[in-house]
Amino acid sequence: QQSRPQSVAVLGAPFSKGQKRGGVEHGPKVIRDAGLIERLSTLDYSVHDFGDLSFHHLEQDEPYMDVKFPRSVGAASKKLSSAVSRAVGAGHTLVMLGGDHSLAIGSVSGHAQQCPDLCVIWVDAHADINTPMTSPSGNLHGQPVAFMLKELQDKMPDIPGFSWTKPFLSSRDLVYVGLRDVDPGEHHILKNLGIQYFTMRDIDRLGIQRVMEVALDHLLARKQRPIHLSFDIDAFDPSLAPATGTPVNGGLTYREGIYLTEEIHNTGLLSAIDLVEVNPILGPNQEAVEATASLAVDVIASSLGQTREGAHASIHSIPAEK
Ligand code: B3U
Ligand code: MN
Ligand code: MN
Repeated sequence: QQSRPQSVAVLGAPFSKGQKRGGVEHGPKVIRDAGLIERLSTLDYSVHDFGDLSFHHLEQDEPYMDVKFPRSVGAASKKLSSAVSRAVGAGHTLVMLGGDHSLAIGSVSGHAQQCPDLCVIWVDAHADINTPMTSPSGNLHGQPVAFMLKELQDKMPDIPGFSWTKPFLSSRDLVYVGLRDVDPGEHHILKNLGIQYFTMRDIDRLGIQRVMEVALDHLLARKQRPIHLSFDIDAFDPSLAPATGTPVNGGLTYREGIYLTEEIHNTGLLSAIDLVEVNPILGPNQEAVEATASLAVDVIASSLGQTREGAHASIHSIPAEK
């Protein structure tokens, strides 16, 4: 007997002002061109492609303290937040295609509006938990988690563009996997708040199987609840994902990345995915860009139930002659 068909909503967010490099706004297009929609259709989902949001250029967007493009990032995230909230509210599993990682302020908050008890798995080379005061770059794609955490509320200044959002996540409801480039202020925050994180060294020591077991247990042992997977393609090794803004050596292997997403799928609790930081302008050549985009498709498909052992949902007997 077939289980109830599920529906997936795909939403593009072509936005790049959370960092200084152009090109990441083309992420949604190259991920679609790599065959995302067709692949999801093979997984027995009804796929709703909601197209791309359009983000309007702001003439006046001076830095606030050191923070770059605060009003643009705030407005983009606000728009994304309502779109995500609507899609999740309509019963879809949401796939958000970035764009840079500052967009997660919008996608996670929109998801949380519908699912206040959600938890977050942040797969990234970076912790993206700088506050405007600890950020070495002023780039908001290195700060989205700081906007979400209740425990950092009194450390956050009032940034123009962000009056629409309030912290909604507790530090115990967040787990990182893949870290290997963490700023001193970020390390202090991770330790001080007791956030559960697994660096690449932890994966070397424990193996990805044990890491995922502990990570999911940390989030789900007390209570089963919706998962938001925020996946930065730079979590992968740059040999696999070269077309991204801030590659860091020593990243996830293909098999670690796919195992991680298979385990998340197997919880049955995945409710939204961000796939961010694919930048087609930064690959050394066209093949490198296509490999990065195709990896993004594999991550999404695997998160949504594509298995390496195969599946036979629509085959009920071994075909015989006649
Ligand atoms: N942690 C640094 C660098 C960085 C963060 N996220 C990315 N790069 N992709 C920062 O600017 O906050
Ligand atoms: Mn990153
Ligand atoms: Mn990131």
